[in-house]
Amino acid sequence: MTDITIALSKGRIFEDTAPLLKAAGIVALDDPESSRKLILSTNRANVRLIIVRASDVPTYVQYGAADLGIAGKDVLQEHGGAGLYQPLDLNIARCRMMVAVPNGFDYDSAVRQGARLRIATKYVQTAREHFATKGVHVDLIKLYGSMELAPLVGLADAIVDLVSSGNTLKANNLVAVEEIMQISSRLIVNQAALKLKQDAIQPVLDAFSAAVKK
Ligand code: PRT
Ligand code: MG
Repeated sequence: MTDITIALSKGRIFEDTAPLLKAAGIVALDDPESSRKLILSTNRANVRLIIVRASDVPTYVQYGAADLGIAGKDVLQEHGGAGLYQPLDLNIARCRMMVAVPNGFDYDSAVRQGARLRIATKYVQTAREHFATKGVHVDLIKLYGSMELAPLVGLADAIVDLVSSGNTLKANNLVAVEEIMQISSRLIVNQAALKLKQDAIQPVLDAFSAAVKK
């Protein structure tokens, strides 16, 4: 039987993907939250899961180290999607990519007056495109996490980050002022693997597709 490798991150993506995997008849034999293993066997001898950083999933699939992967649209947008087939929106790990500023900062008038804004974000490519389309001048400051802190300590005027409940913004006295895009996670497939291992991959795609909540 053809072997297939599926790349995904632990945390919310793994939690939301487990039911879809189950619908495809795939169950991990270890829990990635408690196990330190990075390669997880499953109940299916020919299917294994690899646990990688969320932002590394497209890279593993692009180079064929994984045949399939699950990644947020935020991550895919930054990666660019080269070498990846993206057949299915899984409708999981939903959130919105937003511009947020300190409560009281008048973003709209700063934009209207043509101010040059310092934006802290992990999503430099997506943010650059967004502000270029709007014709807003920005200096982008790349961060790897805790973006919410940047405006509080004078590193930036605004942030571009993901928002789901809004609790993190509220707790840090920030407000969302603009939506950049709606985010959910997608199934991604290595283009060569799809051709060479279609017998093993197609049934997984079909089962995921049938299990996705519309
Ligand atoms: O944690 P690590 O640095 O390894 O990577 P990561 O943070 O990218 O991974 P992870 O597992 O946290 O997120 C994986 C994917 O989940 C992301 O790529 C998104 O597609 C999706 N997702 C959905 C989210 C959120 N919702 C989300 N709320 N990713 C992150 N958040 C963070 C957000 O950045 C902010 O800090 O949660 C905070 C806001 O949450 P609320 O509920 O307070 O608004
Ligand atoms: Mg995280």
